[in-house]
Amino acid sequence: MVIIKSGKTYIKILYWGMYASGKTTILDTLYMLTKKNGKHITPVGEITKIERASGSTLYFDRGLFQSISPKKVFYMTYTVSGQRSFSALRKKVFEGTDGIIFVADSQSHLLDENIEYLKELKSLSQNKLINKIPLIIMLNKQDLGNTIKTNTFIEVLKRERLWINSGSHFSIWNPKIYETCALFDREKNIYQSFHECAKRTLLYKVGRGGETSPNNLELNIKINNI
Ligand SMILES: Nc1nc2c(ncn2[C@@H]2O[C@H](COP(=O)(O)OP(=O)(O)O)[C@@H](O)[C@H]2O)c(=O)[nH]1
Ligand SMILES: [Mg+2]
Repeated sequence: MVIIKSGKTYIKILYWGMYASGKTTILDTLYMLTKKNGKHITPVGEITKIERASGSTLYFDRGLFQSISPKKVFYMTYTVSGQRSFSALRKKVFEGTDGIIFVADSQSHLLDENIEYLKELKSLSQNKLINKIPLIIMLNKQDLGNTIKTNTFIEVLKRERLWINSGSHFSIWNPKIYETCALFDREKNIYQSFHECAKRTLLYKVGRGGETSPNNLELNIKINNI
């Protein structure tokens, strides 16, 4: 739920996906990328991690990012724990989310498992995905061999009814799909995918009652600078 308080806007963005798809690594890389100059956002403080001794996420990770100019938008960014048995925890972390970034482990043999997590997300969000909550897809680990690509995932989204036909005005809100690598030294599309989600959450907010309209695209340029 976008919160506007004392002239500041607080937005919650959530990285969602199966165990070990790279969500924590993405948040770490995003943190390092935005610590450098030249981005629209900068991290505030450190990333909070609630993890097991093995380093896998136990509950969630959380990072706070602030828009640079003007300095009034704050993105509270979470990752969920992808462990199968933790779906109740995922549900809790999902509450109040304004934008979702679904992180798939793109290795071909994991496609079905990724889809299970997409289904779980869809069922939790009760038809709000795309209509009320923008959805961005990351096909992560593209540096590995034998990975699924954008076209394969578009077919998945169509089957799951998370895709609007190109004939409709609303198809501009179709999930944007990024082929990514989260490893810092081979990083690909980590900032871009976050930025697109952040931008869409603001565009959705300015739309009528959270409903999106193609007219909102006019605000794109303004919001790109946030
Ligand atoms: N090759 C490769 N490995 C990755 C990538 N992203 C994450 N990993 C590795 O995958 C493992 C799980 O990553 P992690 O971020 O903990 O996954 P999470 O469970 O989704 O938070 C770690 O060993 C990461 O280094 C990537 O883009 N490429
Ligand atoms: Mg994690």
